[in-house]
Amino acid sequence: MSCLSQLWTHSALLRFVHNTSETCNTNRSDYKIVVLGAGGVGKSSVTVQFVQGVYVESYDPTIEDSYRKQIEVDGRACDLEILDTAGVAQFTAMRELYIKSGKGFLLVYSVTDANSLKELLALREQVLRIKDSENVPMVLIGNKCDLEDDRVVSIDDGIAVSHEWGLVPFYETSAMYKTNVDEAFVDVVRQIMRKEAQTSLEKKQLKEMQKQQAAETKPSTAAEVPVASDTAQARNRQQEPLNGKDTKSGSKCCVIV
Ligand SMILES: Nc1nc2c(ncn2[C@@H]2O[C@H](COP(=O)(O)OP(=O)(O)O)[C@@H](O)[C@H]2O)c(=O)[nH]1
Ligand SMILES: [Mg+2]
Repeated sequence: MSCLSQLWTHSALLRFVHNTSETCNTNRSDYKIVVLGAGGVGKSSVTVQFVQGVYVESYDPTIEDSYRKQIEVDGRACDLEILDTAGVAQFTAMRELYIKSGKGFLLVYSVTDANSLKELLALREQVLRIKDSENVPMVLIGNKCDLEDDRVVSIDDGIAVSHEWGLVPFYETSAMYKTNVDEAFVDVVRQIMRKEAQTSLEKKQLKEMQKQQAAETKPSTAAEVPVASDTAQARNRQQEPLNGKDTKSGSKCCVIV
């Protein structure tokens, strides 16, 4: 990698890692999306097609760049920040940093390269480990689906991996023809939205529970103290929503061409 492209890569990464929603328009939500996958699968082509609406025939494989795009999803304005990774070194400190910063992930393989699908298994494991969660907004992408004659990975192979991963949404895309490109990005944005809504609901419930517990433990007059069975019932009632909650983010779908 040349010094210039190394410098470019680092500034893109730093921009991605350090930009926070506080630096953006507060009416908008900030979505950091990371595009991961082996070299040559079409990460840059898919990203540039989504952001700029053009197909780039050849793109410097060593350049890691970040892009901003504003879109509206379900009536909500979203500021997307997309990091197109170069996949040079698999386990670098930088990789760890941007996976930590990313809220959603596009895991891309090429339908013309079976190894590129295998490589995604380790990448996904790494994402789950770094995020310390099984519930990470993510889509699986089989790119270059226009190259039917060179295909070595079938749609069924992609679906099988999606099932193995707990029904992670799966799209076969063509960056060349813009097939399913927007759909894949919008899907990951929706997953981020659902996850954030779930998190803020849980925070609200926890706050209310703490408020109620504080009110309960406050010294009170004898007349206000509930009988023992009432207290236990009240405590059970408060704990119910959290105990019974589903921590997974909404329904998942599997979409293919
Ligand atoms: N036919 C076809 N070629 C593609 C597609 N996407 C990318 N390519 C080509 O595959 C090569 C690698 O693409 P690139 O985006 O640089 O891959 P990256 O290393 O993953 O970023 C380039 O020559 C692209 O033109 C696609 O959907 N269809
Ligand atoms: Mg690239």
